[in-house]
Amino acid sequence: MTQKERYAAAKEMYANIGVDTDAAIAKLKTIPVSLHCWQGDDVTGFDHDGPLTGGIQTTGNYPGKARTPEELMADIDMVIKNTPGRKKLNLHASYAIFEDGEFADRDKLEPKHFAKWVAFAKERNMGIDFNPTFFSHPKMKDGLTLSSPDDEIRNFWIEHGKACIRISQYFAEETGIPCVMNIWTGDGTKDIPADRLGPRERYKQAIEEIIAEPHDPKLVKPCVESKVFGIGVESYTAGSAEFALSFAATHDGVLPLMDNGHYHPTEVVSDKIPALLAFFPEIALHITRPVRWDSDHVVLFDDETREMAKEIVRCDAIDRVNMALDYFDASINRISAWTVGFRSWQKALLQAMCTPNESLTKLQNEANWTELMVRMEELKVYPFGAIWEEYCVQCGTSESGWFDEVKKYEADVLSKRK
Ligand code: RNT
Ligand code: ZN
Repeated sequence: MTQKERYAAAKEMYANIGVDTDAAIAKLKTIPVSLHCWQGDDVTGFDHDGPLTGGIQTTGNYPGKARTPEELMADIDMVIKNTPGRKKLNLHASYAIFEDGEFADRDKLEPKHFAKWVAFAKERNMGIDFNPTFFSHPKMKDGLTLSSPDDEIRNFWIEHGKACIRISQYFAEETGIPCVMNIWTGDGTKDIPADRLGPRERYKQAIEEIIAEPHDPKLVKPCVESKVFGIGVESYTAGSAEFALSFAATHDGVLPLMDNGHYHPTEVVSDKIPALLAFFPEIALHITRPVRWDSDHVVLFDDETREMAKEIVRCDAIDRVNMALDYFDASINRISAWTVGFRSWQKALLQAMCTPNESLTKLQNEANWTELMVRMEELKVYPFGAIWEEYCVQCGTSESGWFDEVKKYEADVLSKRK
């Protein structure tokens, strides 16, 4: 059977249960997913030489990591080439590009330090999302930034946040696409704190000062990302789930951002998505794969990934959920890691779009739990592979050929980086 024949046969099977696979493929091509720049260099960035600090960590030492903006851009191009679907570029402030020995500290960053990224994104028709970088910096004092009791420290980081609002506005104006700006800090304590409220009150006020920086709310969408704990910050996290969610709920234009590595292991973000959609016009996601903890393994086409995509699609919320990938594996070929993760989320979305959600919901509403279980189990072995293959081909890539290109790139380019 040729690829086209395989697709035709699968399309007919799906049509018989009321699913239009052509429409699903056409729709998915228009949905942007944010591609995180930080998988390419283990969250290092270009504004410091020191290690990654602040409650997050990469593990692994696979050769070939990008060392310069040019190398990182070339690597991102390999990922773009080998993945189907529309993309936004997700940058961290630490990826500022300084020229001719110039340097600006985080509180003094300006749009011009990101002009090369804007040119890169525009040439590729991508919008840009942004993240202030509240980690890997000497001004983190005792593990704290926006919640620090030291006014000078706290103000430095507030100025950083404001600079990032201005840069986000610049990204949106330049690309014509709104910029999602995510605030995450690892602020917290290793051991049992004496005061859990003070840091949260300071954190709250600091974010309020940041979002008071003038911006067009249609162009810049600030988010607050929660977390349960971090490495070296095991006992207390200022930006907990309740903190972040309450902040977003009480501040106009601020979105809650859920990272699916940031909850207790039996909690699932798939269930939280519809809960938040009942209240927020828009939400944001960091899609990752936590293995026992917030390990940031490469996203796979696994049960919870599929469940999250299903919720977004069947809540008819594809335009209300800002989707971004967030993981960093330094133990395998980084471009392959990036590519597999992006493809996995695309697969999850496409499969969700090839699900007869209306008829399944009808069974639920009729309390026909017997047939609902039968139909859901049947769907698991439908010939989705042929639909995915067709989508890849239409997007100018293939299901398996990409890995040979990555291997060649590793031999020709990555292996020469010392
Ligand atoms: C850390 C958060 C945060 C970072 C990125 C690099 O636990 O998930 O989103 O991963 O900002
Ligand atoms: Zn995250």
